[in-house]
Amino acid sequence: MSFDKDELRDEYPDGTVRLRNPNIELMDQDILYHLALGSGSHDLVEMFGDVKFVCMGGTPKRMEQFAYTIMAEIGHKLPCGTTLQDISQFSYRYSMYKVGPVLCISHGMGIPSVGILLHEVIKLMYHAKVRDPVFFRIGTCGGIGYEGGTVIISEEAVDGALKNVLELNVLGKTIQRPAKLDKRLVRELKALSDPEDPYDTVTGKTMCTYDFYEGQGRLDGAFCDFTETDKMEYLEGVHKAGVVNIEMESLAFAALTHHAGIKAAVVCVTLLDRLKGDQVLAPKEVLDEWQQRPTKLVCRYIKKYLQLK
Ligand code: R2B
Ligand code: URA
Repeated sequence: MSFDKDELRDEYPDGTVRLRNPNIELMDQDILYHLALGSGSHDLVEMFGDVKFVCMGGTPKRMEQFAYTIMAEIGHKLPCGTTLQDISQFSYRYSMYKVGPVLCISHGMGIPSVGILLHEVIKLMYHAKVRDPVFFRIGTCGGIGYEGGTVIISEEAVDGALKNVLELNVLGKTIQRPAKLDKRLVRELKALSDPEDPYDTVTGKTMCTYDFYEGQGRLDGAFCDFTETDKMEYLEGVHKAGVVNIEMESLAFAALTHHAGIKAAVVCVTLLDRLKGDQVLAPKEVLDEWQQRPTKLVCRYIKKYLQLK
């Protein structure tokens, strides 16, 4: 039997997360600066050793809400007289909530923000000796050929030129990391969509860009040097190539989790169909309800794996 080398996840046999950096073990302590945590200042095994799922999303508020939702769904009880605390509050960068085996973290907007966070969360998993964690990005996106409110599970991430790699500039040279996601996890999530859900749940390629406006072919940014015809030609072209949505983090999320041997999935809700327009026009209450949809799917997965269903 032949294996595609990239299909094999790279873990220690006991399932703990592999750090592909020999320097970390040689350091006296590792300060996870943007999380306001450190291996010297905190007992990371005690604090995070039981984590099984890491759920990330753009905003602190959404991740706080997600933390309360998952708490109710899995029936997790906080110690008497306590409330959920933002563990990374004093980083003033990201927010982090822990609900039993579920870690809920905000990642901000774009590849640089999610990339910095992933370096530190992957190291956190390593220091905490977490085994086989599953990472999710729960987010929003623009649909291509899908109306607002559609849930999209990414099969893989591609850049604006349809390349399935994250390109990074390291020491002045461009390196590439494959932006692969776990195919089985995609199938498992898709199987958890309910025919009774009043919206569609689909799978396909996700395009990840470095910008919301020009980078996503919008005509309504502060600058625009292309025409409506150019835009439609581009969007219809990428659609033909299998792209179903556009967002701004999946490339780094897929590439860095894959490089660390971590099983990961990206589940986003569309806020509009980019073949029909550029502006996000839906009212706030509608947008709020749509944003619960990826959360529901991920909750179903977590409950299934914790055997609560
Ligand atoms: C989706 O929404 C944000 C831009 O509005 C960005 O973080 C993304 O990926
Ligand atoms: N997020 C994006 O990155 N693009 C959209 O069109 C909507 C949300």
